[in-house]
Amino acid sequence: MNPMSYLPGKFVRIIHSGALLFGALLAGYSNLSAQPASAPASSTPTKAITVGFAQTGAESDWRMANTKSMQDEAKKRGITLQFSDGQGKQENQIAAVRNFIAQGVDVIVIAPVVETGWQPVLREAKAANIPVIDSDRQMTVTDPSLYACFIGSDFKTEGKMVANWLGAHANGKGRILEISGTPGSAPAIDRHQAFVDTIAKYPGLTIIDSQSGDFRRVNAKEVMEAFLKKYGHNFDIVYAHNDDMALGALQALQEAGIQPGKDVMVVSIDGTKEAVQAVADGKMNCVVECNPLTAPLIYDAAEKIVAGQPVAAVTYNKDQLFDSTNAAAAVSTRQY
Ligand code: GZL
Repeated sequence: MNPMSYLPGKFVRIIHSGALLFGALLAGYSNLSAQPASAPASSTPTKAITVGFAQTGAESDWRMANTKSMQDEAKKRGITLQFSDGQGKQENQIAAVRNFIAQGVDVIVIAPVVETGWQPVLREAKAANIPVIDSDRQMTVTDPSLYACFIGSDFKTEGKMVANWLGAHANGKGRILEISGTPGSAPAIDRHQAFVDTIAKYPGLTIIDSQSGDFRRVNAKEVMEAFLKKYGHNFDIVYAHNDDMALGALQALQEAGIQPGKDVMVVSIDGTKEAVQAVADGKMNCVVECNPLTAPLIYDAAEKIVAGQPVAAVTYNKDQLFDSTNAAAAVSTRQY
């Protein structure tokens, strides 16, 4: 039923970024603007395909926009979408993938909540001749043929962009409180490590504490409240791994009488409309985009795989940065 004709992805998470970059250059680097990428004229499949999508959960505005992108684009293309909300639990996502295999869908898409633990179910999909697309967050596999391709953002680049912005704008004030994402997730791992590696170039910038807010606004507000109890006002910067957590931290700061964006700097990643507005209002200082509107790229790849055409092993979004120089003009263009 499902041609095992897709070319196995060459992307293996455990390969160092150098090879990754080579893979990306080899495979073709695709830019995704802040608008939903208009799908290039892909080969119209001979029959409407069925896609099983194991989504991470509904933890943030980013995730809701990603889900909506997948649902709206499926309708537009006449794709039958079997959708499963993993509620932030890997076991739920694995159960959903097994269900898709039993249903005999044409393509499975996984937005993996964490990097590891996927190989057994990926082998089951391969044995059933159902190709898998890794969406949004990377999975770590030792066998690159276990999924067809990765489509998402380069979280290391995002961490570097935020760190370099601070290097240029922190003016020597460098005590950083980090509110990190879901433990074990590719964005949390990469946005932390790339940030740490990059701030090492800037004397004075240092992380004095780090706690996970699990990419959730409410959790991050509690983390910020705990930081305030522990450090008072003795810190200069809050670095949140996503906008929902930055906005949760903003609430705690304001309730403590601290003016975010002025008394302390607040920087984050995602580029939601609410966060870009906060930058325009001077309540946040820098937001790096991480575009969730990837459904056109995902379904292009799915349709190509079903049609037996090769697909790029790695497709990265192009992420832009918002600060006081461009946020106000950008707010009205934000699609999520
Ligand atoms: C990044 C994505 C992250 C977002 C968060 O591609 O996996 O998960 O940054 C979301 O907002 O919860």
